Amino acid sequence: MRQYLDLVETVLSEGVHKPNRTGVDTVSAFSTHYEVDLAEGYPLLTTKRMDDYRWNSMLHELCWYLSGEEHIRELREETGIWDAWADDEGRVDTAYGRFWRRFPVPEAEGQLPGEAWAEADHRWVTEEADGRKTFDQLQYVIDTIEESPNSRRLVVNAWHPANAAVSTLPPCHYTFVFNVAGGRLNCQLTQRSGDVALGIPFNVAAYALLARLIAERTGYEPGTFAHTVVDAHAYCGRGDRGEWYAEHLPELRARVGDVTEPADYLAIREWLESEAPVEPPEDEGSDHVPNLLTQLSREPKERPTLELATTSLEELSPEDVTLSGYESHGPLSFSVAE
Ligand code: THF
Repeated sequence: MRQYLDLVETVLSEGVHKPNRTGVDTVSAFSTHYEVDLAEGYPLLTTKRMDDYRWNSMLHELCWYLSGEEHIRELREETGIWDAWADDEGRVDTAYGRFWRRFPVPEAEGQLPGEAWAEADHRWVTEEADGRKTFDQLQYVIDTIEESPNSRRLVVNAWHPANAAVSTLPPCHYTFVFNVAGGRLNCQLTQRSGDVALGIPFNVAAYALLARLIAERTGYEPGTFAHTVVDAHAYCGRGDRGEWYAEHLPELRARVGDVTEPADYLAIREWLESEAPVEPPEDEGSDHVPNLLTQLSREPKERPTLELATTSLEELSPEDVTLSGYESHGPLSFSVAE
């Protein structure tokens, strides 16, 4: 997928140095956007290997979102990618699925400004075991696509201000909107913060799969997947290593901007590996830039295809998803900044 490489290139050629809460600094670009036509195949990255345990992690992560659960007790049996943000009981206050499927509904009459909630359509509202009422945004979107495909209100929102204000990790990909046009189902995802090396490849894979699922379910051809990332960043290391980027970013940007052929990216990698302070063993892999340069030097391969054995949100499990024709370059590992 060429668009991903363009995104990485934008971050490294236009980004600025930004320290942040994780202690691992970033090179960050503001408001990046790209689009992928899902009719041309499934946009799983091919410039690093993704069909191994990463694929399993991504599928289980998506099924966890769809489940609406606020704990990762089943997910953590399969993958450690959410462990850092969960407590011992497996609870996470990053509420993707919970808000997709069970967004809190105001308790008392009159709490929704200007709306006659009492007369509204309540078919997406459930009363939970503890009496709280919740709203299933995904089912609302599916039903509305079927009933009024020209709707411009096909929004799913995972951002709840009161949750975001206290959460250890408020949702990164916090809203997505479907749109039916010319017999195709498009999907636009907006993300406030995106880790280009680790998170974004998972996010593209998961939302492209979700868009495909909703398209098949509602009888439309899959259309465009559009992705806006407000703060798109490459983690570049802690301490001295991070500081080195603060000083040498103009040079890195210029070198990336001057590239004329893919192999030039490897020369930039060599330059930075010889100049930048060595990462201490405990920080190994926290600088994502070298491996991102390696990815930029690789030519993307043909897109694979996907088959789904079910279009039921409730039944979908990782075994229902078959990836075919996937070929990739070798694996690259990055470590996750917490
Ligand atoms: N925090 C940071 N710094 N980056 C992120 O991508 C990220 N997420 C989620 C929450 N906080 C984040 C968690 N999602 C991996 C992938 C997705 C994650 C977290 C970690 C990861 O380590 N991927 C490895 C494979 C690991 C595995 O499958 O076991 C990889 O090589 O891709 C973004 O949503």
